[in-house]
Formats: sequence, C-alpha cells, structure tokens
Amino acid sequence: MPALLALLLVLGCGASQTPETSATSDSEPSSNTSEAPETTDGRSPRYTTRGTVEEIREERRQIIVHHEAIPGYMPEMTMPFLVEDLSLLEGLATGQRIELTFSVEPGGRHVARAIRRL
Ligand SMILES: [Cu+2]
Repeated sequence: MPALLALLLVLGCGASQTPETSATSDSEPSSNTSEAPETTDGRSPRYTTRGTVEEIREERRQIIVHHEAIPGYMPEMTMPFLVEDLSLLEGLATGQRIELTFSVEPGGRHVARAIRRL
C-alpha cells in the first residue's frame, strides 16, 4: 500500500514524465518555461519550498513531504523526494515543518539538497 501510494504521488507530480519513454539524457525534464528556476551550477534546476515531513524512509533514501505551491512549477502536494545525503535527515521527525531545497534531475527525479527546520 505505501509503495503504491508513493507511485501515485510521483505520477501526480507536476513534472511527471515517464523516464523509460524519454530516455534522451539531454532533454529538459519539462517544457515549462514560464518562470526561470534558480540554478547554482548551471545544470539542474533548483527550487526551495516549505512543507511538513509526512514520512521518513531512510532505508529507501526517501522523504515524503507535503509542500506548499511552487509558483510556475508545482501545486501544493504530498510527494517523495530522494535523499542522497542522509545527513540531511538528522534531527527530522514526522510532522516537522521544514524549508526544503531540491533539484530536478534528468528523468524528473526530485533530490533533496538542503533541509532546514522551521
Ligand atoms: Cu510536488
């Protein structure tokens, strides 16, 4: 059930694009050009939003966050973010309010880059 829920959440995300059918590595994850995203290294777009920690899945390097609307990118929703750096999870618990910075990687993966407790 949780796995299915997560899948549905991923599919419901604003930047959804099927990785398997769009395997061209240098194509943009979405054609949304209404608002230029903040970038730090000229590669992956980054966004910062606020939200609430819904679930922490350290063993899957995943955190489920209910985030606020991100103008020009995504509406308010609950969705998973990949956590490559597990130290970002230190001190976090379900229900914690956070400010989250994430990047959008090729294939539409959303990777947490910074998490600040509010
Ligand atoms: Cu989202």
